[in-house]
Amino acid sequence: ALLCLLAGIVKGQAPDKDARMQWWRAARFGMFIHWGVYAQWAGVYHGHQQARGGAEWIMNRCKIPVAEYQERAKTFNPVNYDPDAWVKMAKEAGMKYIIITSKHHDGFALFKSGASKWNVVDATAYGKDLIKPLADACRKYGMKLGFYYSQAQDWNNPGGAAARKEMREGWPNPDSAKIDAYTKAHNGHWDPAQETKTFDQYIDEVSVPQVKELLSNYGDIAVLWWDTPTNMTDAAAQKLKDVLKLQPDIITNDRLKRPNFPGDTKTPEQKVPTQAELDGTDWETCMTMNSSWGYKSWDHNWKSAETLIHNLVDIASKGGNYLLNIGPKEDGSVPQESIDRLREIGAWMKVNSAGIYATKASPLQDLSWGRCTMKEAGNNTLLNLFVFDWPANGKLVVPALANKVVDARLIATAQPLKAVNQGGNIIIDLPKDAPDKIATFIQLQVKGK
Ligand code: FUL
Repeated sequence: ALLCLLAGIVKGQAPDKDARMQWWRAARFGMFIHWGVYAQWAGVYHGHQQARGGAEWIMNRCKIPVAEYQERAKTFNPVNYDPDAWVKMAKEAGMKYIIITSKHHDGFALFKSGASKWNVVDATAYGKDLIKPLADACRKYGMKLGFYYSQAQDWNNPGGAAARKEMREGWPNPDSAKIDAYTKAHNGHWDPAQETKTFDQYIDEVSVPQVKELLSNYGDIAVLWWDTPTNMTDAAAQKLKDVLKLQPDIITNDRLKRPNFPGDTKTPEQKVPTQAELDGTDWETCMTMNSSWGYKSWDHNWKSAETLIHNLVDIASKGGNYLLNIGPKEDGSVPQESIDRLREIGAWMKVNSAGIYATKASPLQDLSWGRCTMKEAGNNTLLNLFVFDWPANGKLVVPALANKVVDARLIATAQPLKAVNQGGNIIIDLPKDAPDKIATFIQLQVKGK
């Protein structure tokens, strides 16, 4: 069964792709950062809480006029922006790469851009490129850096696509009816200022040159994380794809234009795929820690560190990566709830990461007590058992595994455990109490593959 699985993973992939994907497949854990001037609104428009969607969607959800949105951006001044601290935080959590929203759907570029004045240098009080110091910090700490870039959906740069035609949420004002009628009739745009150019002009004048800037001005870029192919033609997608040649080793996701440009990785959002949904393509689950990507002041729906660690282990046990999000505030500081969770994950990873990094999906799925990842070790196989639910009878049953046991031990203490082959299963004797309340790592070495 192990051999079949390995064959499945490498099937149909050119060797150059394997070389390109190598670091990514070993990394398993990355940080997503959703930051932009939407952090200023923090999910509130004129006292009205944006009901649906992430806080980064507020301009669309509340149909904020272009002029009003840009006016507020002038005061954007993230005096507490500390990219060094961000990168250290990611590193200490055990993350191996960072993907930041270089430009989200509101079209605001976090970098100096000659293609549009709607960028941090030209449109805000702050007036400095935010990407450059982050790229420097990543280089300093050996962190890979990738860019999220909303290539089509853009609500500020004229000609950019708009995805949702829903009417305004809440907050009635004298212009509501007018705005709603306009949105309905204009393919999701709600302000004539969004339509002074065509989509083709937008692609040629904004998207293509900005991606060139991103891939030319910040050193090695590991990932281009496209988002929402709304309105993309094959021709437009091809122009963007051509720019990627500037970084020959770059990895891209599947959100440029499906199915013609599949990209390297699938991007399940806010969920861990089931075994049945996986087809051998590399994949990465992206997920928020509360319910919003961008900072939302009133979203307190935080997942526990335990849930996040279980997700990471679950994802690794199925052969995927976990891209876990933070949404920094307007001033550049990171919500304390995110910092706390990253610290807890980091403490767990310090002890247990050998069972996560550079491991593969294991054929042992549907384990009643937890999850298992796998690694080759010469002629033997390491099975990394993560026990979420500690068996009350002190016996851990690894089902349907007849390979001869070489070794079993608790990784946290290096304590050897008694393990025997019995009736086609392996039975491991456990100490009475779980050494780790969240997930205890037991490494089982067996003969063969
Ligand atoms: C989605 C976007 O619309 C969300 O705002 C977020 O960026 C998520 C990761 O991708 O498509």
